[in-house]
Order: sequence, then C-alpha cells, then structure tokens
Amino acid sequence: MTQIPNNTFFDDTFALARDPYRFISKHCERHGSDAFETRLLLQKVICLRGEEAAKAFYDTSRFSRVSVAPSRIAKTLFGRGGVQGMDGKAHRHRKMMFMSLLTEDKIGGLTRLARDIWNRRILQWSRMDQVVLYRQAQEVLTEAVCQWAGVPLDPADVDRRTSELAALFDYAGSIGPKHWWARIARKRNEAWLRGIVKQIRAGNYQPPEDTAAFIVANHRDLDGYLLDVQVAAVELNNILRPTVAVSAYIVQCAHALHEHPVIREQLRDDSQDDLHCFVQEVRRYYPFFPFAGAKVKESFEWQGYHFPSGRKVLLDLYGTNHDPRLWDQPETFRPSRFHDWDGNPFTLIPQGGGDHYHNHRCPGEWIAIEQMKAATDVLVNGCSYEIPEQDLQIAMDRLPAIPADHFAMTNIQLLR
Ligand code: MYR
Repeated sequence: MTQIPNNTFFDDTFALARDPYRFISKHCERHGSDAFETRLLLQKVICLRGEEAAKAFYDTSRFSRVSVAPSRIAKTLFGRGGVQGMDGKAHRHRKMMFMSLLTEDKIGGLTRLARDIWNRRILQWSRMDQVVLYRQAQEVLTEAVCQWAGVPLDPADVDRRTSELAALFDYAGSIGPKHWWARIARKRNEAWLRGIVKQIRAGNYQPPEDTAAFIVANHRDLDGYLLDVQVAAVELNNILRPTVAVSAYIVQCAHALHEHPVIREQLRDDSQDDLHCFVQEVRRYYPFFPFAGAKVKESFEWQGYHFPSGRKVLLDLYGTNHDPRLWDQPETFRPSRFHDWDGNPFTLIPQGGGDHYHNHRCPGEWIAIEQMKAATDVLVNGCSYEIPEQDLQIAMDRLPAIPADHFAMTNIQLLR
C-alpha cells in the first residue's frame, strides 16, 4: 500500500475558502497525484480529482452521503432530510420522485414559461437605464419555476421570495451576516412551503396533479407514509432553489458571449446544435459547484491508497472539468469540442457525475441546460444591449463565482 500524499499544513480550511474552485487541483498537481489528504474544519479529508476518481466516487457500494454536508451548508443550501443526504433504496425511491418531474415534455413547459417572462422583462428593461442580469435572471427563474411547480406566488411577493431563494445558494459559502441571513431565509422559505404542502393535503389548495407541489405533497416513502411536512418543504425547496441558481450559469453565458464575439455571431443562426455545444462549454469552463462530498462506507483500497471507513472525501468537480488529460487546452473556451463529445458521465461533471437515477448527480441538470439555452437565445437573438464600464473579472473566491459586478447591461431593446 502507498502512503496517500499529505498536505503538511495543519488545517487547509482558509486556503480552500480563498480559492474553492482550484484548491484541490493545485494540490493534486503539487503532489503529482489524483488523491491527497488534508484537514478541513479540523477533520481529516481525502481530496480526489479526475475521471477514475469520479468513477470510484460514484460507486454507491463505497461511499455514503448520509450526514456528509457540514452543518452550515445543511442549514443554508440543502436543508435537512432531503435527497442529498440519503443512500441506497431510500435514495433511489426519493430520486424517482424528482426524475418523474423531469420528462422532456415537462422541462419544455418550464422553458416556455421562462421565455414568456424573459420577453416581458426585456420590454420593462428597455424603459430602464441599467439592469443587473444576475438579479433579473433570479426573478425570471423564481416566477417561472413557482408557476411550473404549482407553488402560488403573488406578483407582489416575487422580490422577497427571489431574495430568500437566492440567499440559500449565494451565501451558503459566506461567513458572518450573509450566512446568518441565509439561515433566516431558509427558515422563512421552508415555513412558506410547509404551509403550501399542508393546504394541498387538507384539500384547501389543488394544484394540477402533474406539478411538483402536488407530487411532493402526495409522495409516499418506501413504507407507504407521506413525507413529514418539513421534509416535503425541503424537497419542494430542492426544486425551486437549484432552478433559481441557474441564474449564475446565465450570467456566465452572457460573460462568454461578451468575451467571444465570433462565437456570439455563430449563435445568431438559431442552430440548436451550436447552442447546445455553447451551453455545455459554459458548464465545463465556468465555475459552478466546486466539489462534491461523501464519506467512506467500509474501508477499501483505490489505486494503492487506503480509504478508512468514515473518512470524508471531496471530489473536485471544477478541476475534473479542467483536467488536461480529459480536455484539450482546458483553459480555452471552445464550444466546438462538444460537437463530437462521447457523453462520458465521469468527465463533464459540473453538477455531479454518474447516473441521474442511481447516483447523486443533480436531477436538475437538464433544466439547467434548457434554461441556459433559452436565456442565451434571448441574449443573442431576442434583444440588443450594451455593456457599461464595470468589473467583468470572474471572482474566483466567490461561491458561485460570477463577474464581480454581476453583469450590468444598458440600452436594452427587444428585437422580436
Ligand atoms: C443548488 O442550489 O443546489 C445549486 C447551487 C449551485 C451554486 C453553487 C455555489 C454554492 C456552493 C456552496 C458550497 C460550499 C461547499 C463548502
């Protein structure tokens, strides 16, 4: 057995927080290994990157997801009792509930709703001096996903529900007041969603039977019991929040269009294939989720390294998407690389790897792709705009990493 390379520094929590997307790759390079051990929040953690590591990480016989998320992430981003912290049959059963909502037809319905809202918004923006795309995209997605999910949202509440949902992912990695606001936002959001679940169960509110609100409120676990009302609220939030988080990807699409005017021109001809490749390259190239966590079930060996039972493990998502063994010139933004891509589920892993049904791969990945395509099409073919002086640098110490000024736009005109 080989000794796993060890970071000699006592605890790397601050180093990880300073550069969350590149920390693991940087140290893998330094050690000349796809695995190394360090301490985070004073606990021993093994960090992994690359295709072979991803295959091992998504082997459900080796890794568990129960009680993996640190408390500060559970109290903001994920909530407690939801699908992210489940294993085995119970996980697959819960995952099926999400997957039943994600048919092509249903995703198409969400995209149509969002497109209508984008067009309405652009008309409003044409009367404004300046808009900030990150916030606007969050509002569009909140309105669209609530309507799609059968979650009633008064127009007067769009602003505060957007702020609540956005705080959960935008401030999950923050410390201080932002973190505490994210905790309050989760409490408020869950209370709202618990109220909706209760109303559905009591027959006082009847959303269509194919909506997320109806399906989650009536979902039964493997023993035939309805979900605890609090868990149902967490799962309904698990549909709304990640959809709103696609706003970060939408800003990155706008950033890529701005940085690559030739590629932008190519997207004017409405080729669905080009649009798909562009969006896949945004998901590969830009930072979104830095890494995924798990813990070792029973001790095992991988590539000569010992993984002891209970050890926490992080898989580098961003670093694997930038691994030069998998991607030619990974630091070059080149959508055409996806024209003949083989679809390997362990190399492009911005939202997790493996299989959507059996693994902890984000079930909302197809929603993200379709929302990004729709928004890119709106930005290229649906409106014209100018980019005022601002800081467009991607802030890599921010989670999610987006341009420092959140992408301001001026002089916006509707084109169709
Ligand atoms: C979701 O809402 O589930 C998706 C959120 C994606 C945004 C990613 C950035 C936040 C990551 C915070 C994780 C911090 C891990 C220590």
